[in-house]
Amino acid sequence: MTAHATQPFEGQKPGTSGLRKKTPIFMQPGYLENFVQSTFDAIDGVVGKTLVLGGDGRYFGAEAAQCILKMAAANGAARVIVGQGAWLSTPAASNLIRQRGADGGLILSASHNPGGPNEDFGVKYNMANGGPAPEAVTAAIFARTQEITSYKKITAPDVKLDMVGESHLAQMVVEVVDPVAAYADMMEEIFDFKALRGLFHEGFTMRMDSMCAITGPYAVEIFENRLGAPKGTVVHEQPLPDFGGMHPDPNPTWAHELMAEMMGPEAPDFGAASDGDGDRNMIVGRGVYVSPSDSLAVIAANAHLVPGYATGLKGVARSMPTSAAVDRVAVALGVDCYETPTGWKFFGNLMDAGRVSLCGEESFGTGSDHVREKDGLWAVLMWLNIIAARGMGVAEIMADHWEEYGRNYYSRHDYEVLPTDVANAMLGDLRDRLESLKGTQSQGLTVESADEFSYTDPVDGSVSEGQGFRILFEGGSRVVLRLSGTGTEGATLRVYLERYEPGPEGLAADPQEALAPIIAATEEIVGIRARTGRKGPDVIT
Ligand code: VG1
Ligand code: CO
Repeated sequence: MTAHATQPFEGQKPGTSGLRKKTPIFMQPGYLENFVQSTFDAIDGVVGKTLVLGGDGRYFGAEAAQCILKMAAANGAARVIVGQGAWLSTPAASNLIRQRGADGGLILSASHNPGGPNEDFGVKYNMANGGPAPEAVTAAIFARTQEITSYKKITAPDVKLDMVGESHLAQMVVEVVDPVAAYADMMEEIFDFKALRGLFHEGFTMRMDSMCAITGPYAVEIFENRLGAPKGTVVHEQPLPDFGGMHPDPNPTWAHELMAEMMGPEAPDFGAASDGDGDRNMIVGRGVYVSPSDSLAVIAANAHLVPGYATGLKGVARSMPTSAAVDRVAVALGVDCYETPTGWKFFGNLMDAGRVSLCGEESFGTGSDHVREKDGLWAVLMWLNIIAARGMGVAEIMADHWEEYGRNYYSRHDYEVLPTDVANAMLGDLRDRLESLKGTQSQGLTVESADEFSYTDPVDGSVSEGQGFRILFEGGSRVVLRLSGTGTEGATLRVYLERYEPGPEGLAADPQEALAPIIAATEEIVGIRARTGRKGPDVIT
């Protein structure tokens, strides 16, 4: 018997990147099944199709993979390509979908959210282009979850996923592949591995913190095995179901071990970290932290030094809250720069249409059209290749960049797990006052305009409304506020702060000090601390 009666679960609405919930919610009988069946239904079924499947190794991932395999078999899929051990980083999954011409893929991850029996789990569907399902598809999935009455799943013993090779599950082929090989080969095609081997051979030192998450095996293979970096360059390299208790989010708060090392007396030349599913990156030089918005701008300005981009960039794109540093580079390069809502799914159309080759978000996400996801290790290799080609360190590259383009001082302040009603009331109130803010003064800053961001996709014309509040001040400073769409508890408010300093003076200030007037004006206008009772943000990037 393959058909099983079921009833809808509430709240199976995919957020910024897939469906994320507390693990025990996902482990309820029928919960995962309902969501997966709704996904299959929303894409017109999977009969005869080939899917890619894998995840970041977090708790419940292996069981979820078995469940999905049995459902894919019951729904008539022809083949599922699975990473060995049910492991695949998000960019590696995107690559496999594209390289193997698969019809789509399922990624088992809650990305940068912690994992474990009482932490977070998630499922995301990616399309045949290798990118996250666009809003029309996630809306169809959600609609289906609200009316589902049955799902299909065969009864069979678990498939062995610990060895590479093919087997059958009913009529369906299960193909277990090395999760790392194809991805590492692709990196070898994009980057100048000979120059990078030379860099490490000459004694360049690096620390890669994989945060007990999925990039460990990839980073060991690429940096230590293929590029000859010394053993031990990669730390926390073993993926663990609970990420060893770490919060696998590569920012200064959660990657504090790496930060301490990079700011200390024994700092290596270069440091980097990745998140749970391997699509994020943090770049740190000796004594210098690179903000993700600046990283995107530096990569754009220097991409031509990397073999894979030697002919130049088609265009660039950034999410709306990301700083305008890359916009200045785009002007200098004479290429288009697009501004999209938060979330990688909005870049897919631009890349597919050949309008952009490089995309980035302030949330430690950078990537290019080599796949359709952001790609943590790719970004690290971009930096290494740029360092090798220019013969300069991170601090020098940053100083040089700011001297040429000026500096967009930037920081994000997160207030986590706020009571949802308090957060909604605060932003609802701000929405009501947006019109009247224009021309008002606060902390010596004059509000030039204030609005709620809405995006019309230039390729397919689809419209996404309510994508964050923007308050622009005269002189080019701004604050953006929006609620997170990846959290699993309460509401997380993200406050994005930016101020442009053209230079040549004032390029080396502390960002929190440089942004102090904007931080104070935001408090005066929005009243975050006053309304939430919080003393300050939980995370500062
Ligand atoms: C966050 C980031 C966003 C990113 C998303 C998924 O979303 O702000 O830029 O694309 O996470 O990243 P939100 O809605 O919480 O702000 V990942 O590495 O968690 O897939
Ligand atoms: Co991620």
